[in-house]
Amino acid sequence: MTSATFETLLFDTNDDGIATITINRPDKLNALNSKVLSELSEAIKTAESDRDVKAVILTGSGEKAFVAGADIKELSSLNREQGEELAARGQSIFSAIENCGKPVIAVVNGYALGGGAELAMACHVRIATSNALFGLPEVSLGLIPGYGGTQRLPQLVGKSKAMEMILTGGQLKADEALRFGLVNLVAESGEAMDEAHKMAGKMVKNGPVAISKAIAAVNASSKTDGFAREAMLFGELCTTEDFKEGTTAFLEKRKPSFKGE
Ligand code: CO8
Repeated sequence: MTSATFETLLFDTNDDGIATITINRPDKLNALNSKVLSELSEAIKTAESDRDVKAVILTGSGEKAFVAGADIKELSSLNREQGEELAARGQSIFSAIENCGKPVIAVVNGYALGGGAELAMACHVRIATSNALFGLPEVSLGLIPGYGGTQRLPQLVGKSKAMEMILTGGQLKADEALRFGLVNLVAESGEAMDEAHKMAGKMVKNGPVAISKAIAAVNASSKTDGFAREAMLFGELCTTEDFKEGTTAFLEKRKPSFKGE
């Protein structure tokens, strides 16, 4: 059984072939820095290539957050090329999750903001704890979602609700997320992992080849070419004063004052 070692992730596989990947930066609410992204990419490859792994559960460490977004400290110094490049890199890692031939279930145990919501949306199924909060607050930082959120959110909740969420940067509670189809199930904190194992258990009883083809077929229903445009626009925003102000204000723990420049 695989039990790979990472700096920012925990990776364990149980006897039923269900691997659990836990993003483990609880002091930063599991924010996605470059190290987490690389290790996540590695962990998914490991799970996909290990014949003993039949399904993956992805969650965040601690009680408070699944993932509170991309690491704003790293974002704050990006120029246009770096912004576009990082968005494209994150998109490709999240696409690898979406296209993984084994079911990937997100257990969203608290904040799923920005890149965290985008990561949850790249998974095949989402189980939320009752305290989970979903949101794409990027516009409050002078940015837009850059890890596929502008593409996947409308597919999951419809264009109208997606526009509202992305343009207000507001948050959805777990029960609202369930109502809008953003999550499959809501469970109490102590029960969400059990629910995920139960669901994964039903999936892994089925033919592995059929499971992988089913994932590919369902994914084919929502192919869009909007991802490149999202990454390009994200890069453009990295050149703006509003982006500098938004990210600096977060790091200085104050409200931003946007000038529209
Ligand atoms: N990045 C970096 N650090 C973070 C992040 C983050 N996204 N979120 C939280 N932290 C840190 C805080 O700075 C704090 O660190 P420290 O103790 O050193 O000051 C620690 O985690 C705990 O956070 P708080 O003290 O803020 O905890 P609160 O309970 O008061 O607040 C919140 C919780 C409301 C979740 C708050 O932390 C928050 O608003 N976080 C930011 C949420 C956000 O804006 N997320 C979106 C980020 S942008 C993004 O995800 C873009 C994705 C696309 C990228 C595309 C290409 C690059």
